[in-house]
Amino acid sequence: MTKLVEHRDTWSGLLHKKPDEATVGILGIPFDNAVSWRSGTRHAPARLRSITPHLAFFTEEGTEIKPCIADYGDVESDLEWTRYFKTVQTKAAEVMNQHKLAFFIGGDHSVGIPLFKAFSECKQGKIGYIQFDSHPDLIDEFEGHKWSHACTARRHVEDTRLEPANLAFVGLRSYLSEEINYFNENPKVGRFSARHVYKHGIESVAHALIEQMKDCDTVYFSLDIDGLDPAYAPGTGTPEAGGLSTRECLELLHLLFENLPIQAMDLVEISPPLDHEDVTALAGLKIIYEVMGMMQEKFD
Ligand SMILES: [Mn+2]
Repeated sequence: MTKLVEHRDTWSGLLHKKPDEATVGILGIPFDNAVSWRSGTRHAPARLRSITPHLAFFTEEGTEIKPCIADYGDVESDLEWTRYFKTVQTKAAEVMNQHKLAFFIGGDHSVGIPLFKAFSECKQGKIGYIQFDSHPDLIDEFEGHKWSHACTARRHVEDTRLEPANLAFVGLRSYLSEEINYFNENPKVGRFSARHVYKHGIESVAHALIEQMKDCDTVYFSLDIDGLDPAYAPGTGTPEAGGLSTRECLELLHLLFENLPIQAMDLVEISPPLDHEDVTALAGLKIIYEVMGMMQEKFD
């Protein structure tokens, strides 16, 4: 098993004394070879961990978060891309098999390809996948590669057990024509644009997602930070104006965690070199800490 992060200050004292019994297993994937524009996401796991000693371990409603984390560190870089993704898949499966929630910190969105492959192989029953993102990442091949961060969701539906009817997106506002064609050919895919969220509200979207995923035995939630508006998350490689607020994202997660069997989640595309005063890293950490609170509420 991967060596655990044990520094007493990391995660503000939330590391579980018996890692095998921790509710949440964390794994960093510091990889950004697959971006189409600006990189830097490989620095996110280390940057996020380095801020945690300064954060209080309470949810925003005032509930103390008890020690609940086993941190497996990072999957170290490997210049051989195929081998690296295979290693990520193997380590991700170990974390998923051990904990109620496996939480992965990227890295660019391409790391979702081996992560979701592991999910599809080690979980039983019908699987669901919800992606919070300004982009659908449904391109078959981008800039000569099927593992671009623009191809992640397409790989999921083509290379795993995921059915289009159990695939959904929230926050969309940027597309290529191939992706629109995919949506037209697969009308059962859940598709909630940022504008739809603005007009109908995040609760209505959450309820539609819960209805869409009601037959799923397990759900994977992928959070691309560029689903948020650049005002809330400027530190990312391909920002898109007109996005959701951190508040809306948190409300969506509350409703989904309460009502769906989410057993794995990733947080990708945070780029510390492109960030300003850690605004984006802090948005990501707020989300992580609130998710820990949601897991505690659900299982304690
Ligand atoms: Mn994106």
